Amino acid sequence: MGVWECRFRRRGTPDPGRGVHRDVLNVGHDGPVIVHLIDGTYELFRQHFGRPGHINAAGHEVGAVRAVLRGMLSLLEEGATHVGVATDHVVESFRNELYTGYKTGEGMDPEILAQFGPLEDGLRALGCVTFAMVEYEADDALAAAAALAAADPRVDKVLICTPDKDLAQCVTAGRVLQFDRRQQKIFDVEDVVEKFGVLPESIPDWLGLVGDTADGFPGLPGWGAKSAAAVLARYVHLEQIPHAPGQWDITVRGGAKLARTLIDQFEEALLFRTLATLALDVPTVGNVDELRWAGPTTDLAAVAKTLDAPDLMTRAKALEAARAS
Ligand SMILES: [Mn+2]
Repeated sequence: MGVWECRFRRRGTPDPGRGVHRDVLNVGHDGPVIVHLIDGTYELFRQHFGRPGHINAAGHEVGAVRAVLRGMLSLLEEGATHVGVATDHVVESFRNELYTGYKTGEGMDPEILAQFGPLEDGLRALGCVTFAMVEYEADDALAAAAALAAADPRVDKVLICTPDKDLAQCVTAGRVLQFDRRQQKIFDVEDVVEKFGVLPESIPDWLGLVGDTADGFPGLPGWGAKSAAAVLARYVHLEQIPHAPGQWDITVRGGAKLARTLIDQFEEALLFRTLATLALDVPTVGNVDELRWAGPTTDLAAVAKTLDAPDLMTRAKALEAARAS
């Protein structure tokens, strides 16, 4: 079982109640804008490994795509108005040129890789703005779109819908929040601090030291979640950590050795931090108005047929009618 598979198989349980989300959406449709940004790659993996598949008439596996589209309709039915979905059209990105160990599509289930194209077509047919990433990653598009939306005074909150720890770096107090739909947990700044021990701005530095096996970089030897959190809670960024052992004004177990490792491998730490830093210059949309859901396109009928899912049509049409009235 590969890293990816193992990461998602643990999370097969169904969504619990939606209370937390309802509370956020209670501001009403004419009130300030709430933007939902969905990690389509995560959703596809979650559905692929968390539920039975479905082979369509043409002999293609379509179960995960169908489930993700149904999940998007649920989100819209819950009251989401402005929605964008980011996907990894290809797994490889600019980060593979920076570091040879960075994750590739190698070893990933071909059945899931084959569903990205149909997923993107389905999302667009559903009327959801979709960022299919080639040069960048879905994470970058989520971060870039979140920054764009947060800069708009009409926007009250941006919910980045993914449990991925990379996105914790985007959280800003009361405004850009990370939302784990499956756990029904919303992460504000204090929740990021509680979970990681550092502020959102230190998350790339923290990942640089600790590493991220799922993304394919190791971090520095000896540095773990706790030691990195203790040091970065005090010094915030790698450059601000005193280089000589004995200069730290905090006590960390094995501190002298960790300081030595940091001096010896500082360039690597900076490279890993770069890999963990989300790019904000990804083209997404011109403004948040483009994210407003305005009903499905005429392609949805064909998509629903391919997916053996006539419910996609009836639900999308009913929702479109409800929004128009
Ligand atoms: Mn990620």
